[in-house]
Order: sequence, then structure tokens, then C-alpha cells
Amino acid sequence: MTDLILALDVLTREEAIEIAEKTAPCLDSIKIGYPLVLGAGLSIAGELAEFGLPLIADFKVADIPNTNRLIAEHVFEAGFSAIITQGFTGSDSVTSCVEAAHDAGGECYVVAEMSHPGALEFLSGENAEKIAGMAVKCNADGIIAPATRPDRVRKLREIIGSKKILSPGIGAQGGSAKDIANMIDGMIVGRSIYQAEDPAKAAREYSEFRR
Ligand code: FNU
Repeated sequence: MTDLILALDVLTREEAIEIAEKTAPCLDSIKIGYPLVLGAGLSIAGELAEFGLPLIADFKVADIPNTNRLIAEHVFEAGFSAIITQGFTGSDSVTSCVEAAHDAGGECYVVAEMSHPGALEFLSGENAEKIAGMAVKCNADGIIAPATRPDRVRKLREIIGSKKILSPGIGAQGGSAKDIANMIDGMIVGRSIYQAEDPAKAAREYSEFRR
């Protein structure tokens, strides 16, 4: 299964609800992070959860184990069903997030390699592969890997086996849904849907790449 995940990085509650209403029928889950939560408050999570889709918290948590756990507990209390954590902080910090997620009946995804060009400076190659291996050992539910670099997704898939890969970078960042969809478990698409003239139509078009 390749899900379609909307990255809902709009800045107000009104925009968020409007886009969610238009696109929800074509989505498998919604991902929000700092742009919307800082704009609309954490209560937006509960409101979006009412659409009945899993809600992913993209806070890229990157702290010591105790702080990671405190953040994760807030996230799941707020109505999220999954959390994204950075992996470069190491296995103790990642384990703390994974355990907090599983204790709450949720999931935890670890960023292995980011999708933007700057990721190549510190967060790719051998380091990304080490993070992917660690994510498996820490019992994470999956990793985040770049749709902008299908060759890297292929390499990271070899490391993580059947764990899930959620992949941002499709559309606005140059990645192609067609090229990547059959290699991953979730296509994360933001601007190409929520900034489209007709977001419902854009979501419908991306949903055709679901497997
Ligand atoms: P769009 N995102 C990303 N690359 O783009 N979480 C990563 O490596 C990563 C992410 C998020 O470009 C980004 O923050 F780990 O408008 C945004 O929310 O389609 C979304 O994925 C991509 O948005």
C-alpha cells in the first residue's frame, strides 16, 4: 500500500479546515507541523482528527530522551496518531520517542535522510544508512526518506526491509510520484496540493498513484 499523506503547512485554522474538507476523501492521512501548530495552536490537532484520518505530528523531535518523551506525550494527548523524530540524536533519544508512541498506541517515524539539497552536507550517505539501521533496532515503525532521490530510497529500503518508508519531496521539491510510488509506503505531498488552484483535483490526481 502506498498512502497519500497531505502535508498541511498552511498557517491558519480556517485554511487548514477548508483544505482538509476539500481533500480528505482522497487522503490516507494528514501531516502537520510547526507552521500550522504555531499559527493555529495545538488544538488544531483535535479538530483535524475529527476528519477520521490518522494525523502525523512532524515536529522532527531532536532532544535528549527525557525531553523527547515529554514532547511525544503531549503530541499523543493532543490527538495525533504518529510522530516524526530526528534520528541523528542517537538511539536513546529515538527509543524514548518510539516507546512513548507505542505506549499511546501510536507510531514513530525516524528521519533517515532529508529531501532538500542541504541534506547532502550532513544527513545523507553513510550517516543516513546508519540512522535507518538504528531505526530498525529501536523498533520504530518506519523512516522518512527523500522522494527527491529515488536511488537513496532504494538503498535505504535494503536496510529497513518491511518497515515503512514515508517520502516527502514530491511535486514542489521536484520529486515524481510516478517514479517513487512503488518503492514507498506513503507519499507526502504539501504545496502541490494545498497551493493548487483546485486542491481537491490535485489530491485526486496524486491519489491515482496510490498502490
Ligand atoms: P512540500 N519534510 C520534507 N523533507 O519536505 N518532514 C524532509 O526530509 C522531511 C520532512 C516535510 O515540499 C516538510 O516539512 F523530513 O510542500 C513539509 O511539511 O510538498 C513536507 O514534508 C513537504 O512539503
